[in-house]
Amino acid sequence: MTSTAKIAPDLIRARFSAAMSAMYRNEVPAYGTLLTLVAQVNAEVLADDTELAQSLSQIDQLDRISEERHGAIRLGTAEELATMRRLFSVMGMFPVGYYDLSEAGVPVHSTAFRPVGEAALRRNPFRVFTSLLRLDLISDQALRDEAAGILAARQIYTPACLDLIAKAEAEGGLDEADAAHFVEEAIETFRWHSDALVSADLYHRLHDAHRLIADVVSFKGPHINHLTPRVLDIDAVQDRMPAHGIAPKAVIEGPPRRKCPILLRQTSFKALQESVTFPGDASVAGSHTARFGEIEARGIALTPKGRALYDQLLDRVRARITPAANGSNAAEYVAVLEEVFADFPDDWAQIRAEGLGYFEWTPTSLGQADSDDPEALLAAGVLRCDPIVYEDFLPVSAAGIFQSNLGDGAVQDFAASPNQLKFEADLGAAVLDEFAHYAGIEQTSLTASLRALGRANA
Ligand code: OOG
Ligand code: NI
Repeated sequence: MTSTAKIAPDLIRARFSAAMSAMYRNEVPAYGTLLTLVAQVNAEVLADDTELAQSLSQIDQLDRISEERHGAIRLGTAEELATMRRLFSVMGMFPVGYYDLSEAGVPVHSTAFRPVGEAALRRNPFRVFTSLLRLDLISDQALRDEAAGILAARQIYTPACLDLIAKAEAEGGLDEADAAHFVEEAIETFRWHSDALVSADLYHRLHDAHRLIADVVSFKGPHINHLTPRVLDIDAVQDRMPAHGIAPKAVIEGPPRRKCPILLRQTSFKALQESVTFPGDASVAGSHTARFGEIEARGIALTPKGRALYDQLLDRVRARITPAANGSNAAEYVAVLEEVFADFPDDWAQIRAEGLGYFEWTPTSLGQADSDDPEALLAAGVLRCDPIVYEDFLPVSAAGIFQSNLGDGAVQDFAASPNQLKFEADLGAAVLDEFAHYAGIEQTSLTASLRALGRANA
């Protein structure tokens, strides 16, 4: 019997993420080296920390610990972005958050397409940080028009991919055969093409305007520019990269190492120089630097108050020291980071008491509730409270990742010009507000816990 039952979007995403990983390891061998190192370090940490191993195995995450958590692409036009939203929606990935990178010297604004909700994240957490080039920030009008013309003429999706997106929309999903076909066609969009779309001359003019513009405009499609597995000891991997023949970026982005991890720490190996052929009367050989590998370690999602404190502390750090791209002041940077972040409480109870982070409430199996007050129930051990993991991104960190992979000379000043409304108009949808989302998880968990304890007016 042939089945036409629809395949769960979470499953399509898991297959897509695995297919992307296989393709990328094949295209960028250094990424395979990074994955091996990550698996090694994760195994060491778990061997030392049996409690962690146990809690991961309880939530069924142990064998998938080193799987990719995210990747990133850069798009050229509003149409490409709107179609990307439809493509990711087939896999249960929705736009969350708006990131303005112009302030940090990168002419893009971005969102993250990701699964929403704990069950979906648990089945497969893969996200794609998706940036849209802002040609409006390029001052050279003639170059801008030339770039826009090239972008308007390219088609980054295969015809079959577009048909399958439309079919999924019309029929409310894809069956087994269509889902398999969809994954095959969808990854074509993210494949690397070493034959450039533009002449060597235009490539260099785009590159001179900003390296990122050359990366987006010069190629047939938005090649995946990195993938990122989760690592249980990010400092260990950063330290060991050179011994494995890969060059780490100068410093780990984000907060310092802490007892109670907050937000997101990430680092990468520097993008590789790859050969490219430029078309022309006689084709020209050249090179392009864009693709790298990254690792991430996540901590608690912060409330607006916690995030404001984080941003303020990071500003204080950066006012004192800017990490040099060549790593010459990396140790000093880490020292300043740790010193300044001493002002961010490093204790879960205090983080909660000061309203700095989001927590999920669950009832324990202990006894009866004789109060409606969550604090009293927590103190009595009837309720417990666990940090909610931050599943999104950080613009200053993202800019640091961009910069170190665009080459050290890529820092440029743009007037900060966030334009979420324009981004959402191009996307064809509003992005989900990450703070509202985490606050909702916290509130829902508290209400459900009080109900489970029989507190009627919860
Ligand atoms: C995206 C950089 C941002 C992250 O992890 O913050 C990012 C890019 O280089 O296209 O992936
Ligand atoms: Ni990344």
